[in-house]
Amino acid sequence: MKKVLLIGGVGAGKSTFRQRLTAAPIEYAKTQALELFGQVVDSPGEYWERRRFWQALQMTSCDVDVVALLLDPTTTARIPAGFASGLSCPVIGVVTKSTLATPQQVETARVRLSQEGIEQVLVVDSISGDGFEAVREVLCPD
Ligand SMILES: Nc1nc2c(ncn2[C@@H]2O[C@H](COP(=O)(O)OP(=O)(O)O)[C@@H](O)[C@H]2O)c(=O)[nH]1
Ligand SMILES: [Mg+2]
Repeated sequence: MKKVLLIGGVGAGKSTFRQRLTAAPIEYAKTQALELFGQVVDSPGEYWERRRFWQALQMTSCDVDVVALLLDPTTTARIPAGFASGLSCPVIGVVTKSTLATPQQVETARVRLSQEGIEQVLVVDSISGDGFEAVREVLCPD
């Protein structure tokens, strides 16, 4: 499996995505620091939301194969322009909570990610497991 760094705002669904991906029990736990779980690096939403923490994310991106930017389609939090330029590896987009969002909200989230230059966007629901076949194809090739 590729090594992946999960980034995105508070509550975007990074830790739940990580739990589904690593087949861990799905339970809420606040992420307080950069945390390594096998091939998955989880990060606190505050690191994404506050620019002074970006350097930590940028440095960590040197050690992974891919960065996944997670976006909750039921919120409208802004994606800061240019964030991807400081990252050292490819970035994919992940739209989470697909079963809570309307199709229109999912589409809007997809468009917002592609407007930031993110070409590959996956749509998932980490509680139900919807969309994880495609996630595994991308993160666990062969
Ligand atoms: N229905 C649904 N709820 C989700 C999903 N992802 C996260 N959640 C819920 O959203 C809240 C925040 O999730 P969490 O993974 O902790 O977000 P993080 O701050 O990005 O790590 C929790 O209550 C999760 O149960 C999802 O794909 N579907
Ligand atoms: Mg978390």
